Amino acid sequence: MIEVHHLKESRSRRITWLLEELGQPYTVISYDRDPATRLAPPELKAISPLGKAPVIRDGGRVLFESGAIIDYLVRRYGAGRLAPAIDSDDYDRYMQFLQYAEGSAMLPVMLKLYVGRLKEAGAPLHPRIESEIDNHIGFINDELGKRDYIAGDDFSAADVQLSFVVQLALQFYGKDKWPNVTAYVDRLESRPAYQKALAEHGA
Ligand SMILES: N[C@@H](CCC(=O)N[C@@H](CS)C(=O)NCC(=O)O)C(=O)O
Repeated sequence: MIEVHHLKESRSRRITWLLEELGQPYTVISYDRDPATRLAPPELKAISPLGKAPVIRDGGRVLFESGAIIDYLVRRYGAGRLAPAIDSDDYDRYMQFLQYAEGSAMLPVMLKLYVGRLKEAGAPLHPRIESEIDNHIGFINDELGKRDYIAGDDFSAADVQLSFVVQLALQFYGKDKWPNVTAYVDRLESRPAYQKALAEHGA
């Protein structure tokens, strides 16, 4: 059975959610963050060379990096669900957003989180971070004005991957700044599979 190494209150919830969407049996090994540093505990290093989540073990395979894990699970267990056909134009758009979430959109949001902890010492970086967040989340908001889901009219695994960055952005800025993103997050969070994953294994 697939083993998911899940750090609580982290982006690894996307993997338990995806497995619920796929109806694929899995077990979860859950790790608590250090209450003071918010970092992962050292035990996670036993499976993750970087000490980060998510990681999955499936038979003899151990995989880290959420985009690669999502791609693997959809290819192996999707049976045509949650991704467009690989030879379609939609697939290229799907893969673009699967990569974009962690590869580009996450960076300014993570910088806001970390640089915010520097308080006034981080002030010189604030304008660039804010303009990049406006650039990325504004772009996602515009895209979601044209379609209900990021890769097209249908929900896909690219939405699972993009969810964490937009949820984090709404935590920082509230629900009014990007209305299409807010409606999108509401759509995603109302999915039974999302709710089941979080109820059973935590955020
Ligand atoms: N790009 C990686 C990011 C992995 C990552 O940084 N995970 C965070 C959870 S949000 C983590 O494990 N942090 C704990 C730590 O750095 O100690 C992915 O998407 O899998």
